[in-house]
Amino acid sequence: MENLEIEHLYEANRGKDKYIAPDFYGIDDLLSDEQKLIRQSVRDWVKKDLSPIIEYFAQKSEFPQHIVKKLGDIGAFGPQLPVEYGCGGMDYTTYGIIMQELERCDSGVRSTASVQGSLVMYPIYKFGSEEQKQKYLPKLASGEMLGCFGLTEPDHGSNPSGMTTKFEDKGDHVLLNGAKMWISNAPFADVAVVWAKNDQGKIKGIIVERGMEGFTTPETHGKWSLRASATGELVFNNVKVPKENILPGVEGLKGPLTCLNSARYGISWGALGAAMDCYDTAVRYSKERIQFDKPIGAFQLQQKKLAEMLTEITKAQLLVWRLGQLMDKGLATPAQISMAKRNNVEIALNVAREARQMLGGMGITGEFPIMRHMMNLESVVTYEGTHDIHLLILGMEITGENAFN
Ligand code: TGC
Ligand code: FAD
Repeated sequence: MENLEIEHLYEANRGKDKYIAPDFYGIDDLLSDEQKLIRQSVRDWVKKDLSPIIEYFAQKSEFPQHIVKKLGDIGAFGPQLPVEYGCGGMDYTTYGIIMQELERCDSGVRSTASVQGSLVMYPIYKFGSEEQKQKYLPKLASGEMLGCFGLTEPDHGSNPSGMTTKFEDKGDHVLLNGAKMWISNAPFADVAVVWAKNDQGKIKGIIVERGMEGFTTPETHGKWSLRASATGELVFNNVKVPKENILPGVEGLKGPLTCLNSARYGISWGALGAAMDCYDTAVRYSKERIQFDKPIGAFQLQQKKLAEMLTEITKAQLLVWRLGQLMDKGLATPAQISMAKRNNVEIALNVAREARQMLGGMGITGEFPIMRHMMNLESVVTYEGTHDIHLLILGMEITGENAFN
């Protein structure tokens, strides 16, 4: 889209976002002043720079590429990673708060940030060499570079251990062959952290750069969900990757799954943000919309919907607040993260569906954010481990029995 058109959107829509976050249990008292300050600054940025344009980009199914640098400027990329690599050096609760503020506006934008921070920067930080960290992290943190994470394949989604993408040792480089599918950010990414197997079937992470011969990133079209996020494939056709691009610090599926712990944690805060926005929209509408000579909020059926939404949102807020504490102490378990991701995406979908009904016909239009949130959340409930997979992770934790296969 042309710059002039974008400027016009900002002018036309500035000031229309009236979001007020629900906080029924005074959970704000549990946050530090610094956390609240950061939240306010991200919220202000979202209202000024994101809300005015997001609906337009989602309707057009176009990635708002110009916000990548801005997301870097506000510290949304890897806020939980150390300052020495150009990152925020903040705690996990603050990371969660930032994801919540972004997804409050759009899950696709949160996706861009969580892929970059948890799935590209985090593996480089955690498993990369010092040279890899110095080379990539500052540019990824500032938004000068965009990254993506390639785990899922056409025939291996919930069971990534079956992946067939392979690399062969050729002395000073490896030869990469295969394909990844459903990859957020792929069409615009400068680098991809790709998980592939060697001759012995061992999984390693490899940093693949745009421009390497034989590497392409075709875009996935026709999505009804996450339309403001770019999704694509990663195709490797005899790609020569220097050996120094292999992440030295990890081998096996625990590499990508460790990164997913961080990203799934962020989603549990983020999806709740979408729920809070739907609730806030529905409350405001219930006071303004008159039927049978009364605001619809005066009818018991509508009050029931609002009361139940707020109850679920409040429970979910307490869940992520406590999970943030556990993350900061290094005590959160994968099963605890699964519970929060699964619960909070589910309640967000239910809140979105109820809120949409409360807006009647207006609920299906782009005048309000609810239908966009609802459709986005259909991806969020599937990616980073489906709703079923997180239930099975919990089931295994409880019983000790593996019900996956
Ligand atoms: P399993 O045998 O259980 O485990 C293999 C190895 O991994 C270790 N492990 C973990 N390590 C760290 N964190 C975790 N959460 C871990 N879970 C398991 C495990 O200890 C073992 O280590 P070792 O040393 O013994 O080798 O593996 P499995 O093959 O049975 O699979 C388990 C299962 C099904 C839970 C897992 O594969 C899974 O989570 N599947 C879902 C796949 C998924 O989430 N894909 C996400 C793709 S990325 C994405 O969707 C990004 S969307 C981004 C956006 O736009 O926001
Ligand atoms: P499948 O694994 O085929 O599952 C189909 C159904 O079967 C699901 O309902 C599932 O719950 C169920 N099922 C599977 N196994 C079991 C079982 N053992 N027991 C019971 N039920 C089971 N991946 C990346 O690597 N990087 C990305 O950046 C990324 N971004 C994405 C963006 C979008 C918009 C989407 C939609 C997906 C993205 N993904 C990404 C892929 C995502 O992680 C996968 O879609 C997800 O893991 C599920 O895999 P699948 O789609 O192949 O479904």
